[in-house]
Amino acid sequence: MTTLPTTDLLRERATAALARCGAEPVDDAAGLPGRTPLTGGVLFGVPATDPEGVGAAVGAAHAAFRDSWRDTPAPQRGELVRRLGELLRAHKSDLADLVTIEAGKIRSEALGEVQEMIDVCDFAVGLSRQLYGRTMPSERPGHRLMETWHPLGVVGVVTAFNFPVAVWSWNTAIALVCGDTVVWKPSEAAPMTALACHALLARAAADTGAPADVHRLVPGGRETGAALADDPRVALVSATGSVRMGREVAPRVAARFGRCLLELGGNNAAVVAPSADLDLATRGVVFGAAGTAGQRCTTQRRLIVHEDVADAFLDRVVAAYGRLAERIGDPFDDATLVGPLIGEGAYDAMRAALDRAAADGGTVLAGGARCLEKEAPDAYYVEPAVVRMPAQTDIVRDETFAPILYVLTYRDFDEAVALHNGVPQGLSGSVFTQDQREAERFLAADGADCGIANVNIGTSGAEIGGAFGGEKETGGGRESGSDAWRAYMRRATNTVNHSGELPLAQGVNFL
Ligand code: UN1
Repeated sequence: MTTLPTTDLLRERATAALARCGAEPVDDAAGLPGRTPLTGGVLFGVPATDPEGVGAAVGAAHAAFRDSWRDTPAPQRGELVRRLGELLRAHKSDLADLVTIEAGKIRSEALGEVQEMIDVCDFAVGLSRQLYGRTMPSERPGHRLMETWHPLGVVGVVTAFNFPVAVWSWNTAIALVCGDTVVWKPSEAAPMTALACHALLARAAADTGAPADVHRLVPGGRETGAALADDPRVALVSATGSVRMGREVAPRVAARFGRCLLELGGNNAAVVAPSADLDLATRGVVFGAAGTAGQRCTTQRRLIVHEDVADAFLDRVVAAYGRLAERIGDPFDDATLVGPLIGEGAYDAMRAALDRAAADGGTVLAGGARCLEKEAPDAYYVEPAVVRMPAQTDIVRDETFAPILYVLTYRDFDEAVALHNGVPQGLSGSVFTQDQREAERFLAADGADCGIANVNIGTSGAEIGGAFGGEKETGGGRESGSDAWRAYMRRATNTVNHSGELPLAQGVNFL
């Protein structure tokens, strides 16, 4: 166990990092409380944007889109993102400090999150020369049939506290090369990292001659998000957060025929088969379930282990959780593996879930206790928990955003797949096996029903090169790599006639 830094020290450290990133110092007592989960203390008040402010920001971003950005050649738009990537490299440590202070991530995960931003900038720069459309054979002589991808408009980006900067960068780097402008509503719990990112992007814009209004920041709460969802000038709302948030945002955007890209809850499972390399699986499961204190969308929340290896595997997992329990505390300390939960609400949800699991017949195999309560009564450090369940009850089917791993056992692989898919969410899933048929079955059409399906690695920690997102209540959106860029552009189908005739399609005769 480590001693925790004081709120004053963290405020100093955050102020210095913000200043190095070029963010104006702010302290608006009436604004959003910029809190640190390390101590629970408030560092600054960050001014919130009211609905009129959102309208003004969208108006400015829309004018920048219409008057200049959409007509700027895509490779030139890539220059802005290239410069942003350079600034992110230069300020990697500053941003990681802010991510640790604001989201509670351990140092290596905070640095990893900033690396994810750098990676997606590199990807987007390459993409700026590859926004390919297809040419299709026309059925008519002397005609050409093709598609063109055009910029879409203003993209409203809504992000969550747990990846306060990476998810913004997935959306923003891609949107900018696609010729869109961005209005960002960060999580209420993470306004400081947003100030730093906005300042770095503003500098990149100034350095590359891009309009300042390619990016606007609108910190705020629900009303701010609602104003963004309702504004008809926002062509795409890309929102990451809870299923509850998605249920509010999606119908509002749909009512005005806007586009939505949703990345909502996950309830991710790993199947551990009898042939699995149990040491490797233990590492995969423990990082998946307890990493980031269980606060990733991709966190592993369920373990589905074959009954023949259940005892041997659980012995390993429980022993690893015992070692983790010694390494909970100050996320700035290199020895720490588990930082704090984001706040009291998360802790209450964890307690309530553990109580319900016990009422359903669950047995706690490891963890679950609160730690460091005396040192930091307003902060919520917990031992990640493992709970063996007699069945996949309602609480197991729910996403509780805290480090609880529910354990279920299976007898045959069909049963494992059915349990795996038997939840409302569909983000990510894994199988640990050395049996090729099981691995292939897991990835097949009748296998895992998630947007991300892995073999012999855990459920979390996806690379940016693939498309990120999931099915069912996860919302269906795809962000980041592969061809996710298409969601940020509009497709036009073009038919060009270079003959002197006017043949109609499908052989229709007229006049
Ligand atoms: C999230 O939790 O919202 O795959 C994003 C991962 C990270 C991103 C998680 N690259 O775990």
